[in-house]
Amino acid sequence: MPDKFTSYEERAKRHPNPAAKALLETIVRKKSNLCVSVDVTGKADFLNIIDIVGPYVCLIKTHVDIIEDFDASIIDRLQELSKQHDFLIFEDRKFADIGNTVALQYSSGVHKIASWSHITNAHPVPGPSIITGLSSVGKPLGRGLLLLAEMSTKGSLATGSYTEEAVKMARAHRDFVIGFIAQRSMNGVGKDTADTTDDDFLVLTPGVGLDSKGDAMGQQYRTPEEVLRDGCDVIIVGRGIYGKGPSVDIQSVREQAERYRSAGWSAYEKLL
Ligand code: S5P
Repeated sequence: MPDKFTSYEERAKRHPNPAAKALLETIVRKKSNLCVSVDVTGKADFLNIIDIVGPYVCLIKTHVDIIEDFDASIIDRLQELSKQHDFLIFEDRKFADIGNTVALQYSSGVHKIASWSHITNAHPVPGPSIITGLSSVGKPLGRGLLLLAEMSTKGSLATGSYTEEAVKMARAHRDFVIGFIAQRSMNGVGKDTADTTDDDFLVLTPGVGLDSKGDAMGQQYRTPEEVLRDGCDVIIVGRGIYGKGPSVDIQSVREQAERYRSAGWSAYEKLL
């Protein structure tokens, strides 16, 4: 485990994976460790929210399979917005099948995730073969993978030795696995004492909210300051920014995006 807190800038300089490097560089350039999770079901709302929050984020997280009127033009526009506002894209697909199936789900079908999403994620439950499958598609494209080592929900089973095994799997595939969805730093977790290499895993953390402690379906929220203090690198915020719908209040979305960006960044600066 690195013995001292290392800045995003230092980490960007030495990270070997192109997606991780680009994310760290974007964080530094925009002074933003905020990822907005855009979980809305209409194309117009989806693209509108991204256009509004774009200037404040390093990363946009999507669930493209919930969009009712999905078509390929959404991806074209998302890619334009990603260039215009300078953010990366993370499709939160949570792959969880055998290697051959996840390779097909990642490359093909309606969504063709690998062709546009810089980062995606997977449950470690099938074992290392899920990484082999996804890597066969994503690595040649310079993509990065996150493993779900922990979850934000009440009663999550991703704890203890499950979490440790996830980190060991990542350590054995450092070229493609760039880090975790987790609630704390995973550097050093489950590490063999003979292993002297430094871990530098990115930790992206959902379950972040400033005004609420949870929802009625098991979600649990902590503040940006709490999660940064526990070693997380990127805060993932959804409903805290765009509310629970049905309509999107543009002014409020902009204000909340800047509020969370600033909370995430000052929490980071306190650690420097
Ligand atoms: O443990 C997790 C992992 C993920 S990726 N807990 C989560 O909430 N997520 C995702 O983060 C979830 O699918 C949703 O898209 C987002 C949180 O949304 P919010 O509205 O609760 O902030």
